[in-house]
Amino acid sequence: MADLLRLLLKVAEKAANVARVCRQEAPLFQLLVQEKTGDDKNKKFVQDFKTLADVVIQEMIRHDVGAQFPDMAEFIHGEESNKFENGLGESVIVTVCSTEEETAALLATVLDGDHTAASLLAKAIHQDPATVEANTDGLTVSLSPSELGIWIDPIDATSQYIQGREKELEEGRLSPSGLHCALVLIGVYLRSTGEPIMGVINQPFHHKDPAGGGWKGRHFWGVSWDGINICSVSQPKDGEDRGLSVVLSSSEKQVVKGVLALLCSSDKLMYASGAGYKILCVIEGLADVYILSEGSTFKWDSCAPHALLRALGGGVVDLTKRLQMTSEGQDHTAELTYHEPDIECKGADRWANRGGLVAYRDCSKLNTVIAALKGKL
Ligand code: 2IP
Ligand code: CA
Ligand code: CA
Repeated sequence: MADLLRLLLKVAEKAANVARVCRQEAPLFQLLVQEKTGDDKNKKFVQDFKTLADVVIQEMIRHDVGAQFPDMAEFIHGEESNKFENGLGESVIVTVCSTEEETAALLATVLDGDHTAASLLAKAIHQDPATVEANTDGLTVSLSPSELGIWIDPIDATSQYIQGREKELEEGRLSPSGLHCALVLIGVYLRSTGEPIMGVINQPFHHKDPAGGGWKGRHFWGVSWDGINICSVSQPKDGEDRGLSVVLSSSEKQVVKGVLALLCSSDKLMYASGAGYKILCVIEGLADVYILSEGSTFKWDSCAPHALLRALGGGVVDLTKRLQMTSEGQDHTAELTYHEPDIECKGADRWANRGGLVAYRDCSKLNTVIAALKGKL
């Protein structure tokens, strides 16, 4: 397990490098932010490039993890499909090839023959990142790769990534939007039960290097299985209870906003972009709970941060299921699982967290919001 964790930290850092390169290298950046003007072909091409950054990152992670853990290869899922239609209507399967040159040639076919952009992207994909430090002492989990599956969101909060607003972050405060909301999420679950057991979160754009070296990121990880609970984020110290704090999507239903406005003081009812970023805010203690009443997140959004919350003694529950339950306390039956599709749905919706969710660190905070929302939705 320590091997798998180290590999996931490394591929997440590589993914973060690709995300940064797409914004830092002019030929790629041009493609990313190009105005949506011109003919339909041009519009489609720009749209394609945005998806391509996601697809390339996901395939790179799938390639690297599959190479080291072949037993997992069939169980590495992600948000994106690697089948890609380029601006000319041709279907291209995006994969990571064995050499940088081959990958560049393949990417050029997706990028309408733009060899400069294709080479830059291929270089980032094939470059080994600096080793990512992680103290994995005590991580002796006896699970074999053939028991595990993976969910990847190559870039969560894509809209923030594309808009690229740069924010100075204030230590200990949630910042609602900007590049820092974009995250690479890699979650590991148990195939038999669907429990999330390991998660890696990489935040590629955390701060600007004061020496002018561009963006620097941060990473977080956690493991929770069979009595072992280790997280790179430390448990918050027991301090005075300063009242409930909640983070929501700005598109949350009015009724939910209304109920919470009665529970929290106005500065403790916060809004932020990115499903992953909102759960990270709960992990870091910047908010007590993240509530989402709609089925607008997917398994790849929640799997990684869910594992970290479990390692901290919290979790992520299905809101609809939890509202229907009568008992309070830490009952795991409403926790989200990651192994079974919803067969009533089609396409990506089969993997939606359809009942909405609540992410929490402290069960008593979960109970408070559930009690307040009962009968209101
Ligand atoms: C999105 C992204 C959005 C979020 C949505 C996710 O993922 O995290 O920001 O909406 O739920 O599915 P909101 O910001 O309103 O919470 P992606 O960017 O990967 O499509
Ligand atoms: Ca997402
Ligand atoms: Ca995404």
